[in-house]
Amino acid sequence: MTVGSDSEQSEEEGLGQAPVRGLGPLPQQDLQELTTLRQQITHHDYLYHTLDAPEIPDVEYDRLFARLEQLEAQYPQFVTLDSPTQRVGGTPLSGFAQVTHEVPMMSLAKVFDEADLVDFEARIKKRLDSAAPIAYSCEPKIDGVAVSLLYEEGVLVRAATRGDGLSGEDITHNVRTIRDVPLRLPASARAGTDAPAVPRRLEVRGEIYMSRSGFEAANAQAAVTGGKTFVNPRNAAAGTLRQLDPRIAASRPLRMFCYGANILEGDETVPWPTLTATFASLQQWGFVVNPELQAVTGVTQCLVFAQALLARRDGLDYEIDGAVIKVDRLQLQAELGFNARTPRWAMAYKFPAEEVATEVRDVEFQVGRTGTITPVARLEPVFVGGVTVSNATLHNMAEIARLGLRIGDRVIIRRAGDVIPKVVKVIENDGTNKEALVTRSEILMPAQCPACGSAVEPDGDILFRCSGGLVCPAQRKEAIRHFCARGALDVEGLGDKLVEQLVDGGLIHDVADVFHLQHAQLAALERMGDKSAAKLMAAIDKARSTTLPRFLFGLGIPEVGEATALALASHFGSLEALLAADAATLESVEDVGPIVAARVAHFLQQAANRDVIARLRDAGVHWADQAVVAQSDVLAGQIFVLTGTLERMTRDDAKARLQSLGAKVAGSVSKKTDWVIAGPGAGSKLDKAVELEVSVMDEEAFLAFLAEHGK
Ligand code: 5U1
Repeated sequence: MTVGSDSEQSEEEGLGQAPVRGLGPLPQQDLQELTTLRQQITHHDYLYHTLDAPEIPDVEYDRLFARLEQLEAQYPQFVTLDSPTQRVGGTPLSGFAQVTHEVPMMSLAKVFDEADLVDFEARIKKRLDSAAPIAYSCEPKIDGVAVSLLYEEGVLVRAATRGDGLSGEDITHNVRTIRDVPLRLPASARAGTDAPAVPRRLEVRGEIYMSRSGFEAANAQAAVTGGKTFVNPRNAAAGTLRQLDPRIAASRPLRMFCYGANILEGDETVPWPTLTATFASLQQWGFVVNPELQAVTGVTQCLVFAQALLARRDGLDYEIDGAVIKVDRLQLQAELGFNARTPRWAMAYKFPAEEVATEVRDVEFQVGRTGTITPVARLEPVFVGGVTVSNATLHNMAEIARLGLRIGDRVIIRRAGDVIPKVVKVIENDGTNKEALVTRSEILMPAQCPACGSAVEPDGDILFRCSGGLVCPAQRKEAIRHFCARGALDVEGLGDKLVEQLVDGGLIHDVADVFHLQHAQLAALERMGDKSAAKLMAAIDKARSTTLPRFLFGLGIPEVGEATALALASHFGSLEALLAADAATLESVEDVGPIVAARVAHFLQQAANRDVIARLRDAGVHWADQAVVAQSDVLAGQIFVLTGTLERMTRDDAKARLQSLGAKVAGSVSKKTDWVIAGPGAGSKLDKAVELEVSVMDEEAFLAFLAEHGK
C-alpha cells in the first residue's frame, strides 16, 4: 500500500476529474463520511506502517484516500491539520531510533492511463515553456520498501525507512545484511574505469524487496519451522526490516535496487547532467540498478516502455506495481520543482493491482485427476492482476482453517506472477456488516465425491481423496492413461492424447472398456486410419497377456507403486488370494505399513472397483500366477546402480526387483558400488564404473540374473 504516498492526481493541476470546489455548507451526510474516512484511513495507516499487517488491499486504501481528498477539495474549509491527507507519509514506527531525512523523501504522483501520461508531459512542457522533446528515464516501480542510505567518506553510516517522508526509522543493522547494499564505496576513481570519485556525503535511495522465489522459499521454510509466514513479498520485506535482531534479516533473501541519489556534500566530484549518468555512477560504485532501466524520448516512448514492462511483469522475479517515469535532465528537474508531496518531474504509471478485495460467494470441491479433492472459492468477480477472476484456489481444508474462512466473507485475492489466484486473507469483519456476520457459513468437506458419489477419505493429515479411483469420471482419463502406461499393461500407442480422444468421444469410460474397442471405432478417429487402428488393436491384444504385479500397479491403488505391487504379488501369488486378504493380513507383507494396507484393502473392497477388475478378466486380461516368493535377502548389503535405458522393464521395476532381493539401489557410482546395470546410452556412470573396476552387466544378463533369483 502506498499510504499517503503516490500523491493522487488531484494534486496535479488539470488531472482527472477536478472536484467541484466551493465553500458551501457541509451536509450532515458528507460530514459523517469525512469523519469516517479519516478514522478508517488512520486505522489502516497504523495497521500497515506500524504493525505490517494491512487488512485491506492497496487499491481499497487508495479508494478511501481518493474519496477523502475529493471531499476535502469540495469543502476545503473542513480540512483539518490531523487529516491523513495532510501527511507526507505514514506514522513513524516505534522501537527504532528516528532519523530526520536531510532531503525529504517525496512520493510519486500516479496515473493510470495513457491520457493522464500525455497530460503529465503537457504540464511539464507548459511549465518549462518549451516545446522541445523531453528525455525520460523509465524504470519499474518495485513493490518493496523505500530506503535512504547515507554514505560518509564512502562508508555506509546509516540506513533509514521513508517513515512519514520527513523522518524515518534507523534500520542500519538490518540493511547491512543485504548483499546488494555496498558497505563501502570505492575510495577514489577506480583505475581503468571512468567511475567518478564518491562525494564526501552521499545519500542513495532505493527500494528493498524480496524476490518472488525468495519469498516462496522463505515462506516454505517458515511453514516447516513454525516461523512467521507472510502474505506477499512486500510484507515479507517490510516485516523483516523492522526486526530488532539483524540475524533475522541476514537469514532472509532481501535485495535492493537503487533509484536515485542526493549529493549532500562534495558535489564537485560528480558532474551529473542526467539521471542516466547518476545511475551509471551508482552502478560503477557497486549498487544494483534495475536491468529494465531505459532512457527514452517523449511520452509515447514512455508508454511503449510501460506496456512492454506490463507484458513482462509476470516473468520478473520481483513484484512491480507500475513504471516510474522521470525527466532525465537534472537541470530540468530543478526547474520543475515540487508540489506539496511529489516532484513535478516524475510520475508513477500504475499497473492493475495484484491484490484486491472481494466476497466469497460459495466454496465448491474439485476432484483432481488423481482423486485429490480441492476446495475452490467461487468469488464475486473482480479485476485483479489484469484479468477478471471469479475462482480462487483454497488448496486444502487446513488452509481454510488457517484463513478462518467462511462463505460470505470478504477476502483479499491475490493474483501475482502465478496464474492461479488465491485467497490470502479474510478481511476482519468489524461488525458493521451485521448481515454478513449472520450469513457466514462454515465450509465442510463433503462425505461423497462431487464427481462420482464415492466415499471421500482423508489422505494423510491434510488432504482428502475420492475413493472411486477406477470409476470416478474426474479421474477417468488419468486412470486409463496409468493403466496403459509402460510399467503397467504397456499398451503401445495408447498415449495421453488418444486416451483423451477416446474418453471425450464416449468410446471408453473405464480401463475395462479399452479391451472392447473395435477396429472400426479406432479407424474412424481423427488422425488414425486403418493401419494405425490395426496396430493399436494388436497392441491392446498383446497387453491382455500381462503379469500380476503389472496388473496391480496398473489399477492405480493409492500408495501402490511398482515396488509395492511386486511385493503384494509375490506375497499372495494370485489375485484371488489378494482379494481375500483384509487389512491386517496385508500388513504382514514386507514394507506394507498400516496406511498402505488400509488403502489397498479399501480399494479392493469397493464394489465398483471389483466390478471393473472382473470385467477386465472377462475381456481376457490374464497372467500366470506369481510364484509365492518370500522376500529374499540374497543381495543384502549390495549396492546397485542403474544407468542408460532399460528396454524390457522400467527403471522403477528394476529397482523394485532388486530391492525385493535385499539390494540397495544408489544414484551414483562410487567405490562402494557392487554392480552397475548398464543399458544403451549409458554415459559417465559407466565410465566411472570402468575406472573404479566395478562389475557391469547389461539388461540381458540382468534379466537372467533376476530369473535365477525368482524375480
Ligand atoms: N523506481 C522508483 N521508485 N521510486 C519511488 N523510482 C522512484 N523514485 C521515487 C520514488 C518515491 O521518488 C523520486 C522521484 C523522488
